[in-house]
Amino acid sequence: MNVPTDNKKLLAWVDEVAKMCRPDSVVWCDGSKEEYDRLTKQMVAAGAATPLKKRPNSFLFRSHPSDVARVEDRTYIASRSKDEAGPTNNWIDPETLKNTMRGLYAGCMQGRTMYVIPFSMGVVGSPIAKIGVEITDSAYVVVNQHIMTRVGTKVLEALGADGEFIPCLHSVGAPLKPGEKDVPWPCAPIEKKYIAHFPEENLIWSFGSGYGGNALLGKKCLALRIASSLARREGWMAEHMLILRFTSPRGRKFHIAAAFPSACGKTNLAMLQPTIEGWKCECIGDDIAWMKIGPDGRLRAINPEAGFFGVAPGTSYSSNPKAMDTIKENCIFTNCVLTDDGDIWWEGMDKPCAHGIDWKGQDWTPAKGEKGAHPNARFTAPARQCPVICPDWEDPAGVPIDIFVFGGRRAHVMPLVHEAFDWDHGVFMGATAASEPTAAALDVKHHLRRDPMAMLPFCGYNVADYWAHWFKMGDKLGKNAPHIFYINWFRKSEDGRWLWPGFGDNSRVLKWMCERVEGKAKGVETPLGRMPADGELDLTGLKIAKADMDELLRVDKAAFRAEFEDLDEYMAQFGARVPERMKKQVVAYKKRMG
Ligand code: TSX
Ligand code: MN
Repeated sequence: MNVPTDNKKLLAWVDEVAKMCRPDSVVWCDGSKEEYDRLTKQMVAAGAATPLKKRPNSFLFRSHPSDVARVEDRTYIASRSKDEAGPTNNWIDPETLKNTMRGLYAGCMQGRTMYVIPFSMGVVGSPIAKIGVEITDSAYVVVNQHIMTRVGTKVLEALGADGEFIPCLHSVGAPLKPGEKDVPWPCAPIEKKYIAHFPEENLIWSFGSGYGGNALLGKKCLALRIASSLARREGWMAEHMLILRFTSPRGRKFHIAAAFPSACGKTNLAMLQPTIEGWKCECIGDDIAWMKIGPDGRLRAINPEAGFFGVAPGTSYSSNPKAMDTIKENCIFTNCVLTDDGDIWWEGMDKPCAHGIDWKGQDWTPAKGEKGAHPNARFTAPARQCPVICPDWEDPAGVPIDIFVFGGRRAHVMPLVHEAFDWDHGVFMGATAASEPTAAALDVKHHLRRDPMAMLPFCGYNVADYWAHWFKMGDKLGKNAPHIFYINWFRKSEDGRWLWPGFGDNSRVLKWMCERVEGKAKGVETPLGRMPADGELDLTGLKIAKADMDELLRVDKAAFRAEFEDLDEYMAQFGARVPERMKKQVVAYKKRMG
């Protein structure tokens, strides 16, 4: 076999995995167009993929109906102690979990090809980038990794004979008996699925799922869970944040990193089209930011990914035209409707679809009363195809972050925007970020779903220790620390109307943030934080009633007081690990609301 590396650790690991999983063959991926074309052709021939007539070099996949999303119940942080993982993560003793999983991995690749994918998170050679190697028995994973990461020969060259890499082992968990015909989407039943992280040894083991974050191990597993844990040890930050450049009419560039829980339109904000004259927005990333303090003392951010793995339903020319233009070619679609003219469709697209094949592979019309695309249907698209991608998105040094934004989805109580009084207050704002649960995830006991820094499912260690790391980063950054803001685009009137137009008009809020950074806007202090003073939000050309604007910026202290109990309960789950500085913030906040 032609082995393209002399990295001893990598060769030994590939050998060990092959002996355990017993694939029919081993293929080292080179990341080439030929490789992509060969694998997509194979998958089309096998009935796993459908080429799309309307989109050059693009393919539709349908997953098994049981394998449609990340499986949080089956996701584990296997650190030495349970306390290290914290109350918000599933924990199992690492040796126990490894024994269970070794049993599952034994012979699990029989009848299949084992692919070795050397990949870089971040442009190869960036001081912030990291190398991973994913071993998988899924060709779907290989072609997605081609889009989502930098794959192949360049990475092995950078790795060299004794470079470090993060091993990521993945199997769909569906061996084939001799002569057995494969299914379009092999996977294992839920009780055999494991998404396992061993943060103390930078190791990822995933078994039984072929979908998204369970299988594309560079993304949530490496770039967030393992990286967050690495970042704490090494003094940097791995965050669930979009990155954008917002340029003023005078040409000053502001770099904004923003963390929101799901269903807040993060990808839409990352590709924002400003409605205010002269301001320009460019996308650097839509999901993950890796940040290190640079030689100049400022926080430098890179997008470790090379593509967008975006939720398809709801994406349209009206909600996100730049995403629509990104997905015209060279894309992979998963669990969308296949239209009669050989295109894809999903709920929330600009035009309705009269007839097609639904995500389950069945004949579909809207009259069926079921969704045609799965709500978690996805597009995988190269970031370079985004018409508003920032020319510096692959700058190995990263971009200097001026502003952090947290947020959540709240119909009431939380105003449109407020700014932290200082770094510690900002950490408190991020730590207590919350959304009202959507109908799909109705939580009867809790009115609020807390999602600290949007990292609840992605923090590879105890969330309270993660806050301590944030405080420490603030100390290191000092006067170079980004300003921290909190936004809520989703406030409604008493009669249920959206109060804020959102989308491109969010640029008005970003402009105020930039003017705060520049010192041009003074704001007004409220018990919640600093908010735009009268006339400071640029509402030029916007038809919005004064009463609606007042409501959007109203701070109802009694309504915040009514949430104290929920806040205390939330903090209490972290017990003695809650940093003193966080406790101080809680006390100060309550006093201001008093
Ligand atoms: O993504 C959204 N953003 C951020 C955009 C940069 N969405 C989509 C929902 C999340 C997936 C929004 N939805 C936003 C928003 O700012 N705001 C809203 C709520 C809203 C919806 C529709 C209208 C106004 C606000 N207007 C009309 O329907 C005409
Ligand atoms: Mn995400």
